[in-house]
Amino acid sequence: SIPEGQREAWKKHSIHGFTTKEQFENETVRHIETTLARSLFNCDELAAYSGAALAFRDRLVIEWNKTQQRQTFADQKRVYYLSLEFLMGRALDNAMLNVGLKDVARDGLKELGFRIEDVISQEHDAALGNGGLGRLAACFLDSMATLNYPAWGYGLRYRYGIFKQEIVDGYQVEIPDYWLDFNPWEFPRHDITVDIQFYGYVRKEINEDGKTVAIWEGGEIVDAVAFDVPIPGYGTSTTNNLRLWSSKASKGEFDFQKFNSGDYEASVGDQQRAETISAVLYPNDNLDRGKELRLKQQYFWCAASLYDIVRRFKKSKKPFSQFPEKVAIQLNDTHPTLAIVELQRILVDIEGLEWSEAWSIVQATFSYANHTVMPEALEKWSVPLMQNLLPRHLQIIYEVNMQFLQYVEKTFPKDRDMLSRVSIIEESNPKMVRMAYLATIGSHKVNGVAELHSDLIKTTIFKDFVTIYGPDKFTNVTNGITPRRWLHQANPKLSELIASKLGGYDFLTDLTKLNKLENFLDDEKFKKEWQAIKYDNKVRLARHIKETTGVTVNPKALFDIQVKRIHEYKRQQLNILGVIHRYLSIKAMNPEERKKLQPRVSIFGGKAAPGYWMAKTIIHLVCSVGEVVNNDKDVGDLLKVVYVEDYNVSKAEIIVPASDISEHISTAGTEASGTSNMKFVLNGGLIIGTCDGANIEITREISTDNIFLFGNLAEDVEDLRHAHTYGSFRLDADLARVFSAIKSNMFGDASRFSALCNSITDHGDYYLVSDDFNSYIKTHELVDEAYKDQTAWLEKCITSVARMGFFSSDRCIQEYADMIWNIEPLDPESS
Ligand code: 9GP
Repeated sequence: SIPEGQREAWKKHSIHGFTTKEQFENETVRHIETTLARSLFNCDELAAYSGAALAFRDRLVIEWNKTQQRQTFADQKRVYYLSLEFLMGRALDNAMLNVGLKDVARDGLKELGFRIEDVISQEHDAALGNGGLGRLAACFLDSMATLNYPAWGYGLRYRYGIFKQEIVDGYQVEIPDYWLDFNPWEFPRHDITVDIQFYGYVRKEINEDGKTVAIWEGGEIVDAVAFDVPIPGYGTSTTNNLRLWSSKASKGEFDFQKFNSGDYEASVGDQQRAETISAVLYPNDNLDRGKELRLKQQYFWCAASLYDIVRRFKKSKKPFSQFPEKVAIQLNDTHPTLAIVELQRILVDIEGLEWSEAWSIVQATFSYANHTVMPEALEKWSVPLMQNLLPRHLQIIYEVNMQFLQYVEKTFPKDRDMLSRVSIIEESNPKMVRMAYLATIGSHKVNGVAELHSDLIKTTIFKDFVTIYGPDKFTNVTNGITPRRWLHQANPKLSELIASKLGGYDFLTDLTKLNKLENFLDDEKFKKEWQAIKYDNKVRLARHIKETTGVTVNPKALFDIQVKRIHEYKRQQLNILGVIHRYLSIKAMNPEERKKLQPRVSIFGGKAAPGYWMAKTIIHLVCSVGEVVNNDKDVGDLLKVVYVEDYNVSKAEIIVPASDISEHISTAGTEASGTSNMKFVLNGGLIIGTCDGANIEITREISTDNIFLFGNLAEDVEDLRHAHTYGSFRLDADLARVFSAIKSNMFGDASRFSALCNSITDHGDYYLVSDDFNSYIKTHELVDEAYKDQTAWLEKCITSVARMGFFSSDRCIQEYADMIWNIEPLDPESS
């Protein structure tokens, strides 16, 4: 630190960040002319974006530094949020709104010759995530900063985020997403580099105290380099840190030896191999593929993060027994479970603690959020793979398992099968490490992400663990979304209208305040304005659809939207089969009947994992149906079907505010929570959905009058599947008509869709498409009917928004902080 005598000079020059339009322009132009070496004569929108982003970045950095200092001095407990995915989207708009200077920027940019919307849209999405899980992590970062919690995020700095999707001739094509050409939001910390070891062997040694210790030797070392991203809270100066690790070849002599001896290629090869670790995000949502590189990514990130956390704790000179009083580590799904093993290794092998003391510290530190019960998404790692890559960690896992099983055997001597059911090691060939069990055993709390899901985990995958530990270890924290991005940023006009009625923007930090909107249900002017905003949002989306797909859609039609990852369990196939049914019905109607029909636009969007053939077939069916329907003059505006390419966070900001109805129609019991359901309702759209995930709590809050529910219940799903398997499958009559149309080549060569159709007709219909088809169709008829009465529809929308207060991610973070992490906020005014 700077000596006392020089601090005055330092303070005189320290930077405070702009607050006025004049200062903003000054900073922006300075960055464009110096940092970017551009001028008045060659400043395009991208350069304007870069200049403005750098100006805002400077502001964030100042508060970020202060926040970090404050947190260090306060020495309170911090939470570390470990997530392999952070789906952040764009940062500039968010930064402008969170620091309250968007109007200043708008005016400043205008004076410099730019429209703020054009500047904002230059930014490349930070797309380091697949879907709901990664976006949840991003919402949580926003809430943790807004609520002033001392919190850090830890993740991987992928060079390639989720691929970009192009639709070519009705098929998905994947394009790599290289997003780091210009990223003003990250700070490389070349001084913070951690050596990460892989492979090698373990040997035992007796140390000076006569204790047997494990030494992990050999193998290879890869460097983890920290890149920091400031996370500004809304309406507070708290600016937290997201630390992303990037892999790099270690500067060991080894490389230089190869290099000097002329083996240039091998030396470069080592470097490339090291850099591969953080190169790509695995593009699978709710699917585990068990690839070695993925395990390497997981360990690399966990080990670097743990090293950093322990180093920070050790600076306080406190004994390790106090570690859980200063550190809470939240595992976002099982992906960071190796962090549990790594902390045990650090405490026992490096810090010399006794096994049981170390293990108590570990359990008190970690908590685990489960995000799925679907078997294909539950992570398992092969024992031989782990033995090779992380030999010491496998030993630790075996030891943890042995002690756990001894306890289980002693406590439940009569249930001998229990041991194999709960063992961390699955006795298959090859043996597998069950990561969800390891995460459960190594944590003090386990939570699901919506009520139904939290109940289901207790009766299915963790049933035995509830018996072993008692029910208190398991809890529920229903997911939430940040109203800053998903209302204020995505739908500024609606946010402004709400603020005008509620007397300010307090609802953005206390979303329950929205309930006052119910007082305005008779206010005709307010309702007209609300309706006009929805219409404008639909016009904006219609323009986007026209520009990107060439299809003209009528904004007066009912917009029916399903945007999310493509997955059989999310049932986009049910949606498109329903659309075909609608098309066939229109074709069979006489002109009088057609006149009475509510025109519709069915909008789809979402990525399929590149290797998920069935999901890609669903996309192809949607596009093929669109091709036929949109060109059928007979149908005209009564039905249009569009596929919005490359669905991502910034597209969601255009799509979500434009919906009349959106679809959340997973087979009951499969969608852990869903979060887009919350976004759509908060933006004044109604939803059609199954009794699944957070739909159930949304219904409870907004009432059954304001949601269109259909389909079988989770408790009946098993029986129905069982019945299908044993011969009582009955194909719904309307659905049979739809399949006949497909088979008649109405949407092109039917053989391309046969696997999809057969999965329903011949292979057990695992996702209950046929069982739910009739109630789905009938419920859509109710939607059409309800939409005809625009006054009643509008009141449903406003009432629903008014009752969405519960679904703020602030409420969610508050619950984690109080029930699980046991942390306190840090007042930003304290020094
Ligand atoms: O599928 C769930 C989704 O329902 C939930 O909203 C999200 C956030 O909790 O997590 C998803 N799970 C995964 O992506 C993988 O476990």
